[in-house]
Amino acid sequence: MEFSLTDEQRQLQQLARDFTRREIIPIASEYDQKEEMPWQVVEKAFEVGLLNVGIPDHAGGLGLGMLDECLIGEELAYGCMGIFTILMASELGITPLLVGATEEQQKRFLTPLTEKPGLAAFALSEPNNGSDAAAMHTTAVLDGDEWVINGTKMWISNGGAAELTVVFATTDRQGGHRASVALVVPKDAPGFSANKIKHKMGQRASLTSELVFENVRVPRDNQLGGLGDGFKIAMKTLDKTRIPVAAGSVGIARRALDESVKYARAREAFGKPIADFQAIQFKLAEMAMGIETGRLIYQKAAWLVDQGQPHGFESAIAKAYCSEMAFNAANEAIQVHGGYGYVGEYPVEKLLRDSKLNTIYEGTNEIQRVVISRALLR
Ligand code: COS
Repeated sequence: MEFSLTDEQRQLQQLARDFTRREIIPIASEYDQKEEMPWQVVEKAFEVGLLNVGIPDHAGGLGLGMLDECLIGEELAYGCMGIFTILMASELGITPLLVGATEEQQKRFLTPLTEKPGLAAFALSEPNNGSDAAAMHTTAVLDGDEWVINGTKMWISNGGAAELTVVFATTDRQGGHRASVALVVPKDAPGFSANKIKHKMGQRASLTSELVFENVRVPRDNQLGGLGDGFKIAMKTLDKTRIPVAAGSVGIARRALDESVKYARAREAFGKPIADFQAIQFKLAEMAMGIETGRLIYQKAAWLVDQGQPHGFESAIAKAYCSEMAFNAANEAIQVHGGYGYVGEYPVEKLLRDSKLNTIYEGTNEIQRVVISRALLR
């Protein structure tokens, strides 16, 4: 058993940490308030090699592993979970191609993302259909050598800004998951449009959209895997990408702890720093316990992915555990800050708003418990 990172991983972690300190922390609050995506961060992430890191070597990418991706994710989320989501939703968007595309498709679709800054997106959820992912309403009809897509997707991170979107659709509404298909849709496809979703509670620097498909035509060779493989490609993707959500949650909790330690040392009550009171000390200890256990489970899940071993069970545990742990840590950080924690002057109220989404997206934590309990009872 080996708990230490390699030299390369430590360098990558330091790169992401420096990037977060320099490019993310100073602007996080501003873009949260403006509800705008800071595109310059995407460009700078591309320049330093922190964007779309999962693209394989043969498509011109860095070919980094899941643990590498998670180390980056923990650092980014320390600065801003919304900005984490921009970059990591792009990794989510490219993962169906890692799972289900041919080498030729990977080169065709992913190489452009290694040549200039660009994002990918993953479109599974629909306005009336989220947890029951197989019951999708968006249709794909074959017309000669083209797929024609009609329908609406909902809650899509990077939606409309992404160069490519992997869209899951059904060829037969009665056919369940066996009628699903995964299709790559380019940003400029005629009939494809996006509407930005505003007034989100948190993660407001990330762009979340409704996507509308009106007779959108894509060539048949934009199809990933075989007919009927769409749902399984989506599930295999999420089994992997829920792990970075766990890593990001640990980043949020780490920030909650650091801010709480700083504040507790500076703030005085009853003639001494509040850090001297056990009521505060125990909150800090509790946060540290969550961070350490959360990191162990996300790193184990990531390691399993990198070893090519089954990882769905651990990924679901990591996602559910870490996101709830982060929410609790952010909540307690506000409590440590008292009234000051409740206003935007300190970053802790944003941590709470941002962390809530981690318990919902990439499969609600209730769905994670479905995945975990099904594995137990199988
Ligand atoms: N990996 C590979 N295959 C999988 C799989 C996985 N993780 N999970 C299910 N499958 C396969 C099953 O083996 C089954 O295949 P066969 O019919 O060939 O035996 C098929 O897919 C259907 O599986 P199942 O019957 O378990 O599907 P359900 O409709 O019951 O759905 C859940 C399972 C609820 C787990 C799934 O719909 C889900 O994950 N929902 C949440 C979606 C989500 O995360 N959305 C967020 C979008 S991104 S923000």
